[in-house]
Amino acid sequence: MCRPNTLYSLLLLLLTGLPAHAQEVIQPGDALNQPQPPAAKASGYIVQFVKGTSQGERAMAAAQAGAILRYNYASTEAIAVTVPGEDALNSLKRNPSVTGIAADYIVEPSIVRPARGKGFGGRRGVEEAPPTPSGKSTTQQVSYEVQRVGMPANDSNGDGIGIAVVDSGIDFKHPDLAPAANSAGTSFNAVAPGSSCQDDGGHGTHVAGLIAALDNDTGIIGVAPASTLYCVKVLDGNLTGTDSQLMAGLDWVIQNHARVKPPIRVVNMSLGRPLDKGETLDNSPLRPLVQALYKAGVVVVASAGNDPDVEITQVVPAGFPEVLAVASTTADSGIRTCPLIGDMSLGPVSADTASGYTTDGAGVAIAAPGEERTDIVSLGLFGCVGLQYGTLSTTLNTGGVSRKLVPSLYEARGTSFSAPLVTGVVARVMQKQLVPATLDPGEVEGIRAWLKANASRKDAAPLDHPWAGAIYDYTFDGVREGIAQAPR
Ligand SMILES: [Ca+2]
Ligand SMILES: [Ca+2]
Repeated sequence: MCRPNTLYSLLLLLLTGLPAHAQEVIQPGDALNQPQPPAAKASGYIVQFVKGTSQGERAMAAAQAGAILRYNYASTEAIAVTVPGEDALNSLKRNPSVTGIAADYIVEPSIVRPARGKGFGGRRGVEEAPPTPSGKSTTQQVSYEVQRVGMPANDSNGDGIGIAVVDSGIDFKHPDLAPAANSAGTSFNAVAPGSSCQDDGGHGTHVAGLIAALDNDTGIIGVAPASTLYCVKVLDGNLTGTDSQLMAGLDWVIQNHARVKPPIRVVNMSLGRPLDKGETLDNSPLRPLVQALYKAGVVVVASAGNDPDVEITQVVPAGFPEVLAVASTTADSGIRTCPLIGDMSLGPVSADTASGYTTDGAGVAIAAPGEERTDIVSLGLFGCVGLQYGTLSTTLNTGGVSRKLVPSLYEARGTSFSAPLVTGVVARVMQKQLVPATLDPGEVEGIRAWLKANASRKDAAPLDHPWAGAIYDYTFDGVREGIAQAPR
């Protein structure tokens, strides 16, 4: 996670009066912090049992130990509990059916949070429109991000493909989104089971629009506008979740993916957390659920994360080999009018440049834009600065689109927004049956191979960031996996 210094926070504060398109300002000397171990929910634990332990036996074990049962999963031999004290925890540890007890770690969306809890200001509603591609007559805005991975076409739009958006919910009132109904059976709130899946954090709505904003005369258009989104809420209104909530969301998908119409064949997770000390990809309680989806041929797309100091093998869920992990690039080229102190490159930031924040590493499946562009311009008393623009998508409670999650909240930049573009691409590969539908791991691996083989600028992109080493730490993994491309 990148945490700004004081000068940087001050700049953000002063920026409130700037036009809406003048977004995040980066100056030389903004050091990136070292990775930190994940936080955990107080008194929250995930208890794993030997294979074959029934839900009833697990509930009994919790009750006998004096632990409060929070989740009792159907797809994996585990429960999530709150323990009132050490005695309950020790009692569970002594239970011969218990194979492991893990802390209930906090998971967060993969959005770059410049100043935690502080907003940017800025004007409400619709922002300036990117140019409409020639020959296309529409009153919709067409984002650079969707253009870069490939505009949808009549027979390449995700039609018939169900996609679970495992996130903060979806804005069901948004006129540019048409997810499956916000009711039991076609949506699930893991944060408060039985409650509405309506988004109140904005992140899930922004992700949903990148995947499937409708092809109509308003807002934007998503990569797969005819696909069907299923809302699975695992992050609360503050965009915070836990492993146990994420597991509950994935559990719902496993139990329901084949039952709903159209079936859920892709899962988008624009979230994650670093592994804790002593925790491995193998012993993470999230793993059996991801493996169950993999076995069923459901493609799980995850954001690589926004910490360039770590490898994706140090984060979950992106590090799981069953997952398609997505790194971030710029969608479009910026302009440059002045020299930036500390940056010797003197050139603009080109399209397809590796985002300074992106996590990389062996195992990244593909890259896609997680930000629009960076302009390097002279800005009055701030001198020469980099202005970083987020992705354009549907915005909570506005009916419109912006580069922010909600009005007056932070810019939508991060691998959070790379993943949904790839999710839309996967839906179109499935729709066009470019990989045999086997409903087993072979299909997932076929799609992974298809994405790699059809990537744009493979072995060239992501390009090196011109600020690499000067402003950003940079951990190039040696693989230029290219930018995801949807079939036409
Ligand atoms: Ca639209
Ligand atoms: Ca790479």
